[in-house]
Amino acid sequence: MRTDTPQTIYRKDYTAPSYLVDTVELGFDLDPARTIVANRMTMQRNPDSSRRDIELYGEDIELVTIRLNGKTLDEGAYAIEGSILRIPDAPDSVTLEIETICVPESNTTLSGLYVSNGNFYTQCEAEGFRRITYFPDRPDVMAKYMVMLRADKEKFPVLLSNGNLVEEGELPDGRHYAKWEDPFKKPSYLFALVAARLVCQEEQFPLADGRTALLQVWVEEGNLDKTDYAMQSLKHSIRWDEERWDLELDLDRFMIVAVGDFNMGAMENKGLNIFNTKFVLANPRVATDIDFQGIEAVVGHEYFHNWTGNRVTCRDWFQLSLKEGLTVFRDQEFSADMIGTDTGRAVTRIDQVRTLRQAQFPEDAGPMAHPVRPDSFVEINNFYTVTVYEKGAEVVRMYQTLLGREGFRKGMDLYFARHDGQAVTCDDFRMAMADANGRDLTQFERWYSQAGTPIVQAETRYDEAARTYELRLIQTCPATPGQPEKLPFHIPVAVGLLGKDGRDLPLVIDGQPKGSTAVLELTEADQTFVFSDVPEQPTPSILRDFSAPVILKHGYSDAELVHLFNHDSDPVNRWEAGQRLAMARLLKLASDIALKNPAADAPNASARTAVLEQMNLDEVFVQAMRAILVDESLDPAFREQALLLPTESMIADQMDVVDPLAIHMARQFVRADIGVRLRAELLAQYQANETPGEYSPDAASIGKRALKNLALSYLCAAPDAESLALAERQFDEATNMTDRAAALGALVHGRAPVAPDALQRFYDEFQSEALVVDKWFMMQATAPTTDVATVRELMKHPAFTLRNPNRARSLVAAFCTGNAVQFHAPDGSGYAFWAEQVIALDALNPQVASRLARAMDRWRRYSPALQEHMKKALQQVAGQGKLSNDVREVVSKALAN
Ligand code: B3K
Ligand code: ZN
Repeated sequence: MRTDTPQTIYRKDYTAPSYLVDTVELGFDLDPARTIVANRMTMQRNPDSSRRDIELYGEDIELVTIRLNGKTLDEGAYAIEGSILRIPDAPDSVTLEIETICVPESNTTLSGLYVSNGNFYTQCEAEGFRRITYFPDRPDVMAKYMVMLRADKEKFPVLLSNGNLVEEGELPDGRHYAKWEDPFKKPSYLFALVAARLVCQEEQFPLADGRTALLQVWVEEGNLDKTDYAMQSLKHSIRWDEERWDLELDLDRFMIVAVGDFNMGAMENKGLNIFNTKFVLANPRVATDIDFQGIEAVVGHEYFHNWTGNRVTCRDWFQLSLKEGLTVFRDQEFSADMIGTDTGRAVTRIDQVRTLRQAQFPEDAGPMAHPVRPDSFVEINNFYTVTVYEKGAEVVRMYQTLLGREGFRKGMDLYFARHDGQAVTCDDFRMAMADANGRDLTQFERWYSQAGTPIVQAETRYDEAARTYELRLIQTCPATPGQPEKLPFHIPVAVGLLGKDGRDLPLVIDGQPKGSTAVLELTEADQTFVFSDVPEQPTPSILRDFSAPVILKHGYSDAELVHLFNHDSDPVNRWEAGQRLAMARLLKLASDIALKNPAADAPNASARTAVLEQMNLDEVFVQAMRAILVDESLDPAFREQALLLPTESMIADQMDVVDPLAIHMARQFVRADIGVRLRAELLAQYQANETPGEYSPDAASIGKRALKNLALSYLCAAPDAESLALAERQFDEATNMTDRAAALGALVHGRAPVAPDALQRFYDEFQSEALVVDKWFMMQATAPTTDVATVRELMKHPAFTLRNPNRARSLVAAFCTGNAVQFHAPDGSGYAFWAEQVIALDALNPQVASRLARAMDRWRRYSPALQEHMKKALQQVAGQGKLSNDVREVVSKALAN
């Protein structure tokens, strides 16, 4: 916690490290109250640097001794300023020995070395290693590590670190030791240790080159019945990386450790991945289909980092997307390949598009907007964002779209050939792609340097006589903080043309046949593409497979959208047509409701309800939904996606002044009207998509459950007694958590009389399963009936604590970000609650606090009266004397003009 003015760090100020580290020997005497860390490192002056001083970072640690080439340095020989320890005029070759003390048990930040449920864990990315020892803690300093762990044997029987176990044994006083050696050079952010009472599931797994590797999944006792899926996902990941990219596991041993207190999803420490329990523990009783999918994706993600992140890492933190965007792309491809079918792939793609629209587009349009490769930051932990991750993955995907799968693979191979063992930049990646394919990707660099979501406006013209079809694409990009003007992007726009019969017309451009989908390269602000030999007026399917992270605008008629919804051969655009149909209706309804009561934040619910009573969804839309719902030739998973309405926040994004209550009422109305009008079809699908027998998280079963439970939620949106009885029966009889939680959600959100009782029974049954208790809190936090007072009551529940990030997120953050109607209560009580919680959390854990702080990002989009309350809350946080850099950066950017 700092009180001084936070410093902004700029990408342009990068300088090479003055010293490079060859080897690091770390000795830990682990004690929760007082851990002694001995660090012996050999260093050389960096020939690429002109500086002669050694620069080390340290935070929240007590320096005991420091020796340089065997001689203790007295206080005049070095200087500590803030978190930098500087040794001026050091010799070219140096051995530094540093002893420090830290207090893991009082480290609530969960960065550095900390204690969770009595066990020791570390988290070093981005800058946690400096909370363990003084070190040139920056990713371009890569060294070989040798680690000695010493701890009480009874309390901490398991001692783990990166690489290979080289020695272990007993020590006096009931202590024991383990010595680990990592054969690979690595940056300090990949260091990890675990000292704990744990058990593991393990097996020997054959690798492609004939070696075998020992795989382990470590968990607390009592959770061994929940490790199978993580282990299976790990094996699939290893195999997939071998088969798709020829990338092998380079260690003899690979470990995953699950911990209940963790700031994010998981961490890719070399050979010793540390995971949030949420992304390891699963069995059908406690985990939903989405949890299973999350485990597969995150286990894959962390494993894939071994090459994209660890073997080739980032030169500096501005390059974070080099590893994160690329690794998200890899985990997305992995998840898609695991399903294997074309629609399965498309469904994963639709999910990705939803995430972008739900979270990344708003970020790109708000006060925290930043390029995929940011130019500056105050606190790097604030830049582990959907922009760096998900938009970064879209940027990587665009290379593949532009270069083709083979061309992209050539680029990857060249990237590894050039940079294995190095710390590099996003430009290095782009150059590998360009050079491997003989392509000029200069303009493509703007995807890394310019923030904001580009808008592509499409205009079309069919010339019947000439049989030509013109597609004019105009691109613009809104201003973002610090970037008033944007230059045109290099945008791959995949296009198909549908004939009247719904089939793809063959495409011809400049006399060249292009198949049924052409990837147009939009590089200018305004560019026209001409298709020839077009026999009839087509319906354009633009941005197929969501070929670029842009907003496509085109004046589609309802008839054209229905045509695309019924026939587009590209499932993503087929889904998209349905979203457009739904969005138009939701927006119209929301604005009608909002208009009935211009003082949107003093809602007159009955006037608004009166509007709804006169409303009726048009038959065109209902019929379009019906057609998809009953189309047995379509995968249930796809039908579920196609019937899912845009979320409240996506609707909000489209409104000039956001009216949360009007949006909620509009969306509820559409759901209820669908529930009534398609009742028979929904009931039939509910029955047709049951998954009796043993639970399996395969894609087909997951798709069925998703469609069945969507049908249930529409039916219960009405909500009539019969539908609620159906939900109640499902709740009572379900044999897996997916169906159990879906039924409970339908009861709670449908305000069923039995809901309170069902919630209580659910809690009683699962109170010893922390991850299920999180679900229990979250379900209540996001129910539109839950107001601030109820959340405050829930916070008094014995199972609630702000100290556990999962728990804090499941109640406090879920309410602030997932319950718009109540959070934006007209009296500002939601915002006051937010300010209070951000301040309380900041004292414990700045990273979690800062995430919560972002809930207020888009405050300027609400009515003046709400803005007034929001500004007050933001100012209250900003006015705190003691505030972390993390939270200060977020709130000051929100308040800046
Ligand atoms: N690399 C880590 C994220 C670290 C976040 C530090 N605040 C997990 C991942 O992306 O795989
Ligand atoms: Zn990652």
